[in-house]
Amino acid sequence: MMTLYYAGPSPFARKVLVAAHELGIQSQINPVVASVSPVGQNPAVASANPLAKIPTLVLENGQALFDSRVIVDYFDSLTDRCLVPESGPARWRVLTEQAQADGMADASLLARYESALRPEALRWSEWETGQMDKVHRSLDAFEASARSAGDDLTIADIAVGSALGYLDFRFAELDWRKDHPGLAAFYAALSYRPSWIATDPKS
Ligand SMILES: N[C@@H](CCC(=O)N[C@@H](CS)C(=O)NCC(=O)O)C(=O)O
Repeated sequence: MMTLYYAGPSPFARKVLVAAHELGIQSQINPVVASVSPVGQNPAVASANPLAKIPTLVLENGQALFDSRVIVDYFDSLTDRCLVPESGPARWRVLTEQAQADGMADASLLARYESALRPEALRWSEWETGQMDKVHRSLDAFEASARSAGDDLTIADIAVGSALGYLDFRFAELDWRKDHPGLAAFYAALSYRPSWIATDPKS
């Protein structure tokens, strides 16, 4: 059994958990909730991963795998179904979109740390605005491209969905659906998938 350190609200952890469900290997994973923070690190996670971040996967032989993209690649290697196209332009598009979606999640997470964690006297509002600008530009860019929430979904679709789910969870006031009807329709369709329901941080 593999051990996955994760937390329900983490968009990166959700991405790997959804990937595991979609690949049908979730029963091989023992998910262990780990609370992490850039200040005050989690000892169990830090002993497996010097970065002390989640998700971190520990294999049966004790080897630790991180970050989320490496974990997804590992899961992908365990089955015949591929969440990343094996070659050609589609491969590079999907990997770049995954990186963009992860970057959108990273930027919103950093903005959240700034407002929820950093002492008020040390805050820098331009920096927070700069992070949220990355989120807004990414939303606009993703709105312009078609996404699948069907059985052919890729890791890019899962990563975009995970980043949007995080915005719902932590930035509801942003109301990203208002100016992004295409993404809203994509997310609504994704929300019916068993992998999505099983990993909902609100349940
Ligand atoms: N690039 C990493 C990002 C992981 C990440 O930032 N995780 C957050 C939780 S959502 C974390 O562990 N934060 C604790 C910290 O920054 O020390 C990945 O894709 O796995």
